[in-house]
Amino acid sequence: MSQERIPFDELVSLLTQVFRRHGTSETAADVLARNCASAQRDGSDSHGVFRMPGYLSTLASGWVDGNAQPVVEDCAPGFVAVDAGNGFAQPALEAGRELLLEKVRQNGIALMAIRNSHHFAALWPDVEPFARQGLVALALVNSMACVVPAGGRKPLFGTNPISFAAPRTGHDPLVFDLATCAIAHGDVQIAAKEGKTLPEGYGVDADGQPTCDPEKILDGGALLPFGGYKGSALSMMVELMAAALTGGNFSFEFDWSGHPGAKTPWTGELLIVIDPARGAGSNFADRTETLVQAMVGVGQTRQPGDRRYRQRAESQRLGVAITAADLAYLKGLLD
Ligand code: NDP
Ligand code: PYC
Repeated sequence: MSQERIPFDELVSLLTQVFRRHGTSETAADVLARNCASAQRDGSDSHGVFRMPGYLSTLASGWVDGNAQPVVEDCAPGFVAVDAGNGFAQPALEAGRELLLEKVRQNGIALMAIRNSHHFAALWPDVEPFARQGLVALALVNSMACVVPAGGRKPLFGTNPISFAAPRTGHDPLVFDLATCAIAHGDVQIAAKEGKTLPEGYGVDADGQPTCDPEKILDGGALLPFGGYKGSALSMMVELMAAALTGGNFSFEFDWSGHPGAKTPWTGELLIVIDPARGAGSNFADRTETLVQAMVGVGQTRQPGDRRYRQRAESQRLGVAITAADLAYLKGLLD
């Protein structure tokens, strides 16, 4: 597979044009293009350009409103809600960002509850910018029913990622971003495309039997939580926080069967942002660094986020890696 390199800004511009041409507002196109290009730049392969056919088939199906105007609600001193209007979650986050930050600075903590929204992306871009402003951020999003709760017989939970970002003195923020199932659904699709098998314990087939075959997981099978009942409990929490608390759908509640081509889960997202300078942790970023150094000291030399930052630095130096086929596909979408 031949690979090309494209400057980040050029990729953003190309993706913006594609989103515009396929039915999104200028604002949504700009936000989604930057998000998708950032994932591609950082080697978040399951949520970069790989996702474009899904975005476009969803827009074409009428399942999502690419022109939605998010409505920001000032609910309480520490509570911002955003009705995404059946649009994407990221433009809704942008619409509420200023009010959220104002409340975080005033109260030391605030949350943003996004509902009626579609999230089809990596979660780290939602939290990393807050840590770059010295804040601690946690994001939770639920997706579509494809994960069997621990001890259960049928899929109910989504792949339900949790992402956390903390400022770190002298370094990029410390960020983790992980699905609460054994592997993200996007990575199962990639494994199937590449003819790879998965490790044991990741999924079951249509009969509920353990399988390492990604095709069988995708063809009527399901994923399993990571860490058994522990990951299952975290996934349950994500359903409650991202859906029940925001007013969004649980992963099992929406029916997209009337919209062939729809791929984006219609759910909710919760963000909690804290200003650590308001408490005893006024040297929080130093403390993060102390903890990281202690982890390194006992042998954990690879921190979450390290691979992405390394990939980002390489992309900044050489351009963002993209297969020639994907680049031709994107350019073809503008013909
Ligand atoms: P991974 O299992 O690849 O990685 C999870 C986290 O662990 C990352 O922060 C990663 O850092 C870190 N990590 C990986 N290996 C190590 C290691 N050896 N030591 C220390 N840290 C490590 O991600 P997932 O498969 O769980 O999720 C992939 C993506 O899918 C995420 O971006 C997630 O947001 C997205 N997703 C989106 C959904 C949605 O509804 N929108 C649903 C489910 C998933 P690093 O990044 O540096 O590799
Ligand atoms: O990879 O699990 C996933 C996923 C679901 C929605 C967007 N990405």
